[in-house]
Amino acid sequence: MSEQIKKPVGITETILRDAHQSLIATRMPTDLMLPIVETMDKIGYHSVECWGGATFDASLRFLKEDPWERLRKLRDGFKNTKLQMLFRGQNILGYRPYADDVVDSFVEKSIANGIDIIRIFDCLNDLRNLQEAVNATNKIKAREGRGHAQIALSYTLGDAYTLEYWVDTAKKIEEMGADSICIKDMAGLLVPYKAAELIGAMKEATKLPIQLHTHYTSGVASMTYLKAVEAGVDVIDCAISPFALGTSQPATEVMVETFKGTPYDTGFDQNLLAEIADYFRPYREKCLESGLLSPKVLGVNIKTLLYQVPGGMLSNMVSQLKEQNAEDKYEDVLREIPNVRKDLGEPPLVTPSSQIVGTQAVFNVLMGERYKMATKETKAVLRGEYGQTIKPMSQEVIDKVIPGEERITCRPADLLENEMDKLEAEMKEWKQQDEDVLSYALFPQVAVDFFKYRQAQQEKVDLTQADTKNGAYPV
Ligand SMILES: [Mn+2]
Repeated sequence: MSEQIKKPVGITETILRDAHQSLIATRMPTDLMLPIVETMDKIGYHSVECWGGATFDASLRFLKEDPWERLRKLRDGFKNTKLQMLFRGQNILGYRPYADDVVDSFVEKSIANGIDIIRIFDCLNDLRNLQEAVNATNKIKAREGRGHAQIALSYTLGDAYTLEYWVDTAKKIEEMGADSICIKDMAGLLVPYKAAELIGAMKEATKLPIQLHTHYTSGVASMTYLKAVEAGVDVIDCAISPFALGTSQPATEVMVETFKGTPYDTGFDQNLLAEIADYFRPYREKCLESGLLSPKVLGVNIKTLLYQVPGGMLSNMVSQLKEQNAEDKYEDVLREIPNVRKDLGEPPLVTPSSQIVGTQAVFNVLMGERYKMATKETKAVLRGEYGQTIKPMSQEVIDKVIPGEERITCRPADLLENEMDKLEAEMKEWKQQDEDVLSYALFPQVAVDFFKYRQAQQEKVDLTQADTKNGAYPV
């Protein structure tokens, strides 16, 4: 082994995004992150993932924080480490397709506020939905030398998802001008020997660096990383141990130790990693005590391998059934999910397709008749508004749900008029920075609630500082 060429494996640390999204519903506040940033910055991570749809949403909705402000503070602290975000293609960080001008603006502001690597995915793996975000990133890279467009393929199983499919898609991604590829295995479905086969084939097909993202949900993740690294994967996503395993990622320290003394040695300092783990451990304990972190998500859930359903989707489904007093229908819904998925062209199950398929499966079971009621989103998928699925959708379901309606086959955003001006006009009374328009675009109601809260806070502060004698108020 010592004669082999050194090829240190890169590690993306997910503690500031996916780890807390997967384990504690994305509730980690910025104040908890900042004190450890300086130490994290010394490790030598390939990147730190710190931003995405759920972090953005939870910041505004639950933590009453400006997500842009969080990004700027993290950027200030991380002097040497690349910051990474997750981006839902044409859906940006939201749940509907946006016009290209919103995508362009969001990419530009993300990079301007501190993001280096943008991981872009589409819930149908329709590459047309990724092109605009890639182009926008490349434009900024050409101009400013910063910005990296990574295309993520949502990994899933099914008849259509053959090795040839993944390899062909990797080649197309290279042609699209992406800087790297990520295999995004949101449910932990990629098992170790399949990973070796997949990564090996993809490395042969493309020169682009390949990153692997998985979850520990099904219990195989660290073995999958081992085989993937041996097969040549360039970067793996890990979480510092107090927020690793379960529905989160494999533990950073464990993977670092695994590759020590091999050609894949990361060279990371375990003592520094231990400092980071020591920092987050009391917070883990606090989350366990408060119930924010449930021991339920920390074990192995072998059902994800059986049903191929991401963990987050299962918990959504359980709460929908609870609301309807129909928890006894759990198994029925689990069996209905693959049927709905097939009807809709066998898409991967990832936000938002996971919610769409899951909710429709719940309806189909509770109504006692399949597609007696279809959600707005199911209709939109059937019309082609989310893009093209890998397999044709069920004609029978199309005829029942959207009879006689026109379906589209073009890139959905080609039909959308630019919308930034309209969005800005709608929210201009609240605008304090350009970025506020984008927050409003993504989560209109939640953003306005936040803007009201922000204004109230500012007025309270302003009043205490006000020079009441002279009637001068800071603005
Ligand atoms: Mn993930």
